[in-house]
Amino acid sequence: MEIQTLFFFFASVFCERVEGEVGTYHFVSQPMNWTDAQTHCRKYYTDLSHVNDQKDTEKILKAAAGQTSLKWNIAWIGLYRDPTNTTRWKWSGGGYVTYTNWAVGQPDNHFSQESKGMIYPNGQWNDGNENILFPFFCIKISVMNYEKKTWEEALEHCREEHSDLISIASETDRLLAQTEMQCYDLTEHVWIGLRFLADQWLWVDGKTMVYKAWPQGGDKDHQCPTWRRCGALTVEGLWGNYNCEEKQNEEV
Ligand SMILES: [Ca+2]
Repeated sequence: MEIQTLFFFFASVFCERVEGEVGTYHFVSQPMNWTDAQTHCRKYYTDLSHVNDQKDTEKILKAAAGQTSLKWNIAWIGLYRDPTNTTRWKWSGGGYVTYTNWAVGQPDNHFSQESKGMIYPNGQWNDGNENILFPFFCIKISVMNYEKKTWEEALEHCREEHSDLISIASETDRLLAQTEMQCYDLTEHVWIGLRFLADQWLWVDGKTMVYKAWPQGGDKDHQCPTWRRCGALTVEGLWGNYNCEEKQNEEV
């Protein structure tokens, strides 16, 4: 009975695993073709890794260094050529590639058979034949279930576990977080690291805000919020601003 009561009063928070053995990025040393690697990542993590910027590249390489002593030369990431427009690239988790880090002369689509993307230990990318077996990188977006918490309590709880509330820096981040919410059948919004301070919205982990996902139309309270100064991801997969003192998600 008590367990059931506890369950109904749990709420959810997205924590980003920044350091430690449970990293956002996971290096899988077992070589697989691109499609099998994707299946593996979706089963055990969230998806094949994407890379938003140079900082993400550094995080990926750091994860590999911390998780394997194997010397690796190439690893798959979630890059794939858009089948409907072969000049464009997409991420396995959803969304188009906006930041690129191709090695010199790449992507060259050698023998017209290179439709997937890999990363070298120097962080640069190459397109390759999807049937070749390589180790690979998965990404895990963590939804943490806690007793219902205010935004500050959620942040504190994440930081106690050496992580942070997540920042959503791209369309791919947003879609992956939404996927993870759907996996947990969440029916209410989830706190993220979005906070209105000094007249602007900021990410608490210090990430520069470029990508934005406020809903179109509706109330525009987020433009100049008086009370609702903390951000959450809504079930529609967009940002919403809420009262920081509100204890979110009574039922999950
Ligand atoms: Ca190539």
